[in-house]
Amino acid sequence: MELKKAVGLKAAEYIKSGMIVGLGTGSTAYYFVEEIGRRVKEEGLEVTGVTTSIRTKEQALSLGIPLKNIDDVTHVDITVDGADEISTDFHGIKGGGGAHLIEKIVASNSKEIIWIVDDSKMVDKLGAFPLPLEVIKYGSQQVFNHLEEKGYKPAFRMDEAGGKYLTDEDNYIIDLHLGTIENPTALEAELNQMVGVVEHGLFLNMVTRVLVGSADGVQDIA
Ligand code: ABF
Repeated sequence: MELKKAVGLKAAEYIKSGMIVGLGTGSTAYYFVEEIGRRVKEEGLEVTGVTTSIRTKEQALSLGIPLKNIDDVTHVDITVDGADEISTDFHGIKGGGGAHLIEKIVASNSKEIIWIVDDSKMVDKLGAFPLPLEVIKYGSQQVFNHLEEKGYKPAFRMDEAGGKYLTDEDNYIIDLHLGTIENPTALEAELNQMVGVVEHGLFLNMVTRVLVGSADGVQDIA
């Protein structure tokens, strides 16, 4: 079985009737959402889903998973989502799929966070994967220039038509090509202060369980 599907199915085992469930975004979370949909239809699983992107919302609606907006629930019990990189100290980079702002909003309101990845995502230190920043359009060139001056090798994310990629919230994304992030906590503090940066893809001290798919099966490593 494909590694992404294997971890997606494994993560679904943690979901019980009565839960409010954060439904992640990306090709791995896709399998988790499919399995939740199957259980809703075939086993009468009773959950309320809170989605992390328009595309996950469309998938969940097509599967008949009952949904609510994050502002219409008191909390989320478990959010299951993918990640682009997970370091050995369980920090993550997310946002390769352009959804990290809403993903972080849902995650920050969740009691438990499960990341599901194949073993290619596990790294010693974060940074080989470009770090996404969601930025407000107005002033984004100034933010870009500031990031360039700092040596962060920024690039506006582009869409297939060659225009600037737009997130579900109609903002731009600037990806930072940092190579290795020696001090994620310091970088997080710096980016949090930057005017015009809505949210970055550093997810530090957030995850509560990591499921990794490899040739040896699915490992629960956190
Ligand atoms: C989402 O999952 C994004 O933050 C991240 O980029 C993506 C990983 O995608 P995939 O599972 O397709 O590798 O949470």
